[in-house]
Amino acid sequence: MMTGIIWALVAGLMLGLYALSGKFTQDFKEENTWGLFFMQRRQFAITLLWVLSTTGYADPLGSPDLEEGLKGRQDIVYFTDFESEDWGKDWSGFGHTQNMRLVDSQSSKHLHEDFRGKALEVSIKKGEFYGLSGKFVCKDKLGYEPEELYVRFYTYYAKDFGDQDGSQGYRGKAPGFDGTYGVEGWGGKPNIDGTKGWSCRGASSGGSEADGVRFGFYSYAVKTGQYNYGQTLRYDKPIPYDTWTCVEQYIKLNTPGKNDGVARAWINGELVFEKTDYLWRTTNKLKIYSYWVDYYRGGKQPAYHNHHVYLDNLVIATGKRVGLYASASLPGESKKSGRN
Ligand SMILES: [Ca+2]
Repeated sequence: MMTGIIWALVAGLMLGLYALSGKFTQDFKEENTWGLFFMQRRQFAITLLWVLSTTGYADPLGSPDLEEGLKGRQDIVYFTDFESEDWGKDWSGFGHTQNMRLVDSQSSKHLHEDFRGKALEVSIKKGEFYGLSGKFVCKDKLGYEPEELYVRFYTYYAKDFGDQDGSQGYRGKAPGFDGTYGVEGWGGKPNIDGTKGWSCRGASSGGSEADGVRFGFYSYAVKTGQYNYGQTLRYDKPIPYDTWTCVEQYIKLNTPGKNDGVARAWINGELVFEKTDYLWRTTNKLKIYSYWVDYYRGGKQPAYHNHHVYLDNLVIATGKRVGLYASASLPGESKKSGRN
């Protein structure tokens, strides 16, 4: 609604500005009047976009049907409920798209039957490493690169994500934060001195049915030893299988050169991870490049069996925690309405 009001004001203002142009250009030739008119409009549009991006009055990118509980929050910059096939339009560099699809309970053998609405299914197939990779690139989508960011999503791990029939479950990447700039800080390219790239992705590890899925941060901080890979630090609590679970992640980049970078995580609203002394960078040229939805089995051993994981209601915010789905029902638990 806010956007509608702003555009109505803009339309009125433009008419007024055109009248103003006419008053001051009565001695101009007609084409020169129009030239001035268009030049003014262009400048006005650029200014308006800048104002919208800095004041947060723009509607968030992504799905139009923002969760009721998030309406009015000006720091929500992106939201998707995975209801539309074009949900990926704000994401870049999608690879291995054959491993993702939108599903509902009728088209998935893993989701509970009472699940309403669609969710993103990601598959890591037996004998393969890749699940999926795609980035929400901040500069492209927000017009700037933030130094701190909040993300919340709901995730559902099928039992086949874990150990099954005597074979080991998934061990690898999960969604998280990216500042690699395609140069350093991921994939065996260590963050040598904090000037070229860093990352703080998620990691997930599917254990036994009783143990659940261990989630954590997989971080390429500034190299302090001989390692060539990142360091995984697990969250305090695992995520059970066959249940929609709320995951929230937050990072704040360190002051360049100081060990004061912050990472926090919450599972179903409970703080399960906090570290306040990360050193990811030594220059303020490195910022948060993207939020990276990444599923890739690490190491040299491909998947022993098929794995399935689901995502829904992914939100990116710049100002504060997103929190739990503020409705009577969570995704997957809706009994009455068609809204998941
Ligand atoms: Ca959905």
